[in-house]
Amino acid sequence: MDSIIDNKNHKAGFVSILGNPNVGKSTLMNSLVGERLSIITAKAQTTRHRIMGIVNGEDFQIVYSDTPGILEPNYKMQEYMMQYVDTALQDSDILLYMVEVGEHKHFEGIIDSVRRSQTPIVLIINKIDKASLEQVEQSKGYWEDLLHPDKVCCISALTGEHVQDVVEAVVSLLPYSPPYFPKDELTDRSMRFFVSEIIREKILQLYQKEIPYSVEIEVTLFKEQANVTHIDAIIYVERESQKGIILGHKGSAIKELGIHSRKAIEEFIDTKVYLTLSVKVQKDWRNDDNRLRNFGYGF
Ligand SMILES: Nc1nc2c(ncn2[C@@H]2O[C@H](COP(=O)(O)OP(=O)(O)O)[C@@H](O)[C@H]2O)c(=O)[nH]1
Ligand SMILES: [Mg+2]
Repeated sequence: MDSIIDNKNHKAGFVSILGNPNVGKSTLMNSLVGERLSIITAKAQTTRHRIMGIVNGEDFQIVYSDTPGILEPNYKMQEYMMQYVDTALQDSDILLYMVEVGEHKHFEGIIDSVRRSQTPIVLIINKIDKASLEQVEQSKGYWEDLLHPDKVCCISALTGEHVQDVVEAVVSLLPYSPPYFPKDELTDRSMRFFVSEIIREKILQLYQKEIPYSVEIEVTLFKEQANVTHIDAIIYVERESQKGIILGHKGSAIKELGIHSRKAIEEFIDTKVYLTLSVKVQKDWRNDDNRLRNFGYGF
């Protein structure tokens, strides 16, 4: 009986973080959830999937979705990436539209959809740590005119300044609903997914030019034993020449990648890790529907 009464006062909903590449969406999501669920780099197109992170309070549950940055798709993988954005536009209870101070770039189509969606909008002006008050005010005015948001938060996702305002804005707009997920759950994604994302993050950091955009990771083994977790992963590339670059001279590059990845995975899962990486060529996988679906794109 108690739980029925409780549920009446319980708020819950799906909250999507949208915006251009590199504005700080993943940094905000991690800060809100308190875990490094979403990988972050200084490069655009770091986030390829929709990743959920769940924040539970006594009488609320917020299911955040981090999404890929909005772009004009050039190949099929990017089309799938933008499908995540479209779905987020359709199925969210609240939209967090994120920009960074001084940035005015936007796609008319997306702004239109956001405005017509009838979903409450929280405008988030990020990176205030590297801007003057005037610049923040100016950005705020510009985006308020464009988006007509229900609430505005000016924050630094990096330093955490005013991030709590986002939580308060979201909770105030959340609909009444029982929780969607068990209250001790943090994400809808598996450990294998996070391991593959960590390896991809290290590739983004260690390799140049088109290499990071040409790889996909498949974790083929994730075996937990008493003191150690055994992980095998395959790095797929599009061309033979890219395989050579991933391996490096006498395997030096992949060795370094292995060391960095292992350390980051050990930190994430809190056990010792044996990591084995290998490289395979999967010709033009970014344009191959079947391959993309196997890699978890689409629905
Ligand atoms: N100065 C500053 N940098 C930030 C802030 N938030 C994110 N960044 C940086 O912006 C870059 C892109 O961040 P990320 O979260 O991956 O952006 P996303 O592409 O929107 O997910 C990274 O180098 C972050 O460290 C912020 O509040 N202030
Ligand atoms: Mg991101």
